[in-house]
Amino acid sequence: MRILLTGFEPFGNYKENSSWAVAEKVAACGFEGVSVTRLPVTFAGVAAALRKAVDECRPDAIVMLGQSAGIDYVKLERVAINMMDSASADNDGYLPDEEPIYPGGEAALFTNTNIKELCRAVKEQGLPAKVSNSAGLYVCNRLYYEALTICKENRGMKALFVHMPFYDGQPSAPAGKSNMLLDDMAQAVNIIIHKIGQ
Ligand code: PCA
Repeated sequence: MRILLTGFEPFGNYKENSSWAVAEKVAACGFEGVSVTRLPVTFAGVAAALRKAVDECRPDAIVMLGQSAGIDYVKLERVAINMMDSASADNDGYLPDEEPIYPGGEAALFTNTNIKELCRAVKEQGLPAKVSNSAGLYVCNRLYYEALTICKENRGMKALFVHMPFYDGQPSAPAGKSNMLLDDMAQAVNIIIHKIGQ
């Protein structure tokens, strides 16, 4: 099983991105077949960056991580929506206003993984996890829509997006915001990448 694991560069007011911290931690485990790539937080660049990584890695599954402020569990995303809209600019300074990702494309794409089983497997290890029906309309959703489009082009390829809370002690996280231990988030991702092919 070859897995492409992605995390994001920092964005907005945050000097670190918990998704990249988790991806690095998982990379340090050295599992065979896992490639790790850091992606830009730009509407214009993220799709091409993902496609380049997919071409290089030829994965069986793409597992994407992103940071989400204010949650205290890992959030497995079921849906990507064909829309870009944001109240805060991306790292290019771009602010989309209700723009389709692909004009005329499907309104929504669903993960082709067994998301509920993956969520259950994480929770069985005592780690907090939930299935979510919206990844928002920012760059994470843009990336997820591309990944699920790539899956349609490549029979058998799977994709799942997982939002991560801030990590405990993350310097630029606003005081009082929910978080999780980095080790626990990495363990959750390890469970997902080991079960995603089943
Ligand atoms: N989170 C943002 C984009 C990059 C990231 O880590 C999002 O939820 O869309």
